Amino acid sequence: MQIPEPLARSVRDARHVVALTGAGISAESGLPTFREAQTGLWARYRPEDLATPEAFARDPALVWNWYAWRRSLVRAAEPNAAHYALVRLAQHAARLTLITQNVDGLHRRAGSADVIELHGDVMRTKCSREGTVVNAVDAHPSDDALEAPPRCPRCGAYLRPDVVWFGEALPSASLETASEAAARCDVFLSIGTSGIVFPAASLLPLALESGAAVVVVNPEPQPGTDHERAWHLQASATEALPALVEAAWQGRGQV
Ligand code: BV8
Repeated sequence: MQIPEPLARSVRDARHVVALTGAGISAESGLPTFREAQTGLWARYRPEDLATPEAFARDPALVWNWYAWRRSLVRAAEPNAAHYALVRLAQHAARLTLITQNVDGLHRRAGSADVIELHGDVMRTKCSREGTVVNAVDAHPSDDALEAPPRCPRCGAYLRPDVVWFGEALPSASLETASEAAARCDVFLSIGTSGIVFPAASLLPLALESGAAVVVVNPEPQPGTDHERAWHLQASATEALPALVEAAWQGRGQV
């Protein structure tokens, strides 16, 4: 994929790069995005209708089993060339802040450090009453469907995935760090996200208003990429990100 030289130079010369990733970066690892229809048993549900406290209160087994299915997909998935390109970008850029909306842990498994996981981690489990992390998932090696979620060993309340559901607040420290980075960076990479879910979706406009150059990596047309400081790499993340890192630092050591 051809990367315009002015874009490669902006990334190379940036003092601070922010990368915000969404479900699209993990699509090529085999994990369905939120916009895609879900498969099999889950095809008749909308994620927005299952990823809520109300859905869990109404039918805790259904919600627990949906996440058990998603954990089984995550266990079978591997990071892809786009995740690894961001590991290399962090090695070459003056500074990279990596923020993800994904709950699949693939950035950490690829070797990225200090990942800001705005929406939590589907492999982590917490008490639905106390909020304390209780990794019963490891106590349940299989992701088989259960009649009811496991219960907290301390208080007996149901356990739930340690993810941020719709209607729940994001971890304030993570959101604050992400917002500060978006407001101060020189280049903001938006990778594989539809920009529908807030407050994560407010980070790109914040970066643009703060004077950063914005690079959208998405095979679909994206609103707002006609701005004079916006670039749209209309390709998959596994095609665009390795090409961007290679173009920015080609011939400057291992990329
Ligand atoms: C909150 C974890 C308040 C769970 C998720 C304004 C301000 C604040 C809130 C709101 C607001 N407006 C509306 C809201 C409410 C709501 C919201 O945003 N609703 C949407 C539907 C309109 N927001 C919330 O509820 C948030 N909470 O604000 O609480 C509050 C404050 C104080 C006190 C109490 C409450 C919480 C939002 C977090 C929800 N949790 N995930 C789980 O995963 O089960 S969100 C979940 O959906 C994902 O994490 C992700 O963030 C989102 C899906 O978005 P994407 O990642 O973008 O994925 P998507 O499928 O949409 O797009 C994929 C893209 O990739 C596509 O564009 C596609 O073209 C592209 N693509 C495909 N293949 C590739 C590719 N790109 C590159 N390469 C490829 N190969």
